[in-house]
Amino acid sequence: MRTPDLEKEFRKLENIIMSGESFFLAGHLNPDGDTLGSMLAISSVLKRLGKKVFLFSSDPVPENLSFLPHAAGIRTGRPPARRRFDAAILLECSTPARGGDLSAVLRNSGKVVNIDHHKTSELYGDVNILESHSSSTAEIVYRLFYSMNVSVTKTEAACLYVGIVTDTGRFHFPATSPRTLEVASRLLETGFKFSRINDLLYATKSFTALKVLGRGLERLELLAGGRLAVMSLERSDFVSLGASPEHTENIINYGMMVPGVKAAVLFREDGDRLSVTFRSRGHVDVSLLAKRFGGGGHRNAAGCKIKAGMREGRKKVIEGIQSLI
Ligand SMILES: [Mn+2]
Repeated sequence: MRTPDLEKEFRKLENIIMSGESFFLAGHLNPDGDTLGSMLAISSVLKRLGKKVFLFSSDPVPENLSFLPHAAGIRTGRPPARRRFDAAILLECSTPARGGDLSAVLRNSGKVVNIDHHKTSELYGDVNILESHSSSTAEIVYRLFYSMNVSVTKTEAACLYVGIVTDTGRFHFPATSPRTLEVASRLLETGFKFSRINDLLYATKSFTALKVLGRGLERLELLAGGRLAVMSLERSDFVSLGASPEHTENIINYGMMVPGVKAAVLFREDGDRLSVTFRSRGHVDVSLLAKRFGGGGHRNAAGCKIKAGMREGRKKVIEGIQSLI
């Protein structure tokens, strides 16, 4: 993929921000800390510049991220079909469809801006701020603010920190670079409640989420001679535990803990589809497999939804992943 010149794209976005008045901001389906943190930080800066902002997410904000400052201001459900915006800024949507059905909004927006760090991202925006070497979108957004000479407030710093710390798995994944830590350090300097946020993110889990984790671990299987860890959660599991998909967040990482495991996959029945989450280590590129099934992501963390039942879907995906490991 041809990567657009970042500084040039920053300048283009800065012009759009300075000349526009109304902005639409949205992230991807099943929003995560990076999407939401980046979105809320940009929204706060835009508001400080006197702009009107419409914050949108097709899917609701997960319970564990509802503490994010101003998360309650994000509208969910159906996008506004008839409103006009000077610009629509999409965060972490490798294609507009990753954000849900945003076609009407994009048609009614003067400019479309795509900000992402997924290497599968397509160049659909008038401005494409793509940096696949960045740990997170929040890290790119910090650099955007820096290049615009905007200093971040405590609240904005907290939002960007959540984006970085969640996308790097607490500064653990290989995409964590010296620059990531430098940005995190700059954010900390603002004096936001760092320890409180880490507590909310990593030492707080609902009773239901703990029970789902237990069920997932009970179902954990090792395949491909111990190189592949598989977890499957069926509709009946969600019903019996009173759980929803958001309660499965991060449970796949437990599969990766087993020594010798090169990749892990979590299957979850979701209506008439099968939701598939991948994790891998090193050179095992699960994003290619996710893309083949209509999804996307990063080399070591990706996902897709396929139109298949558990048995059939599992078979196809496991066959695909076995050729990679
Ligand atoms: Mn991200």
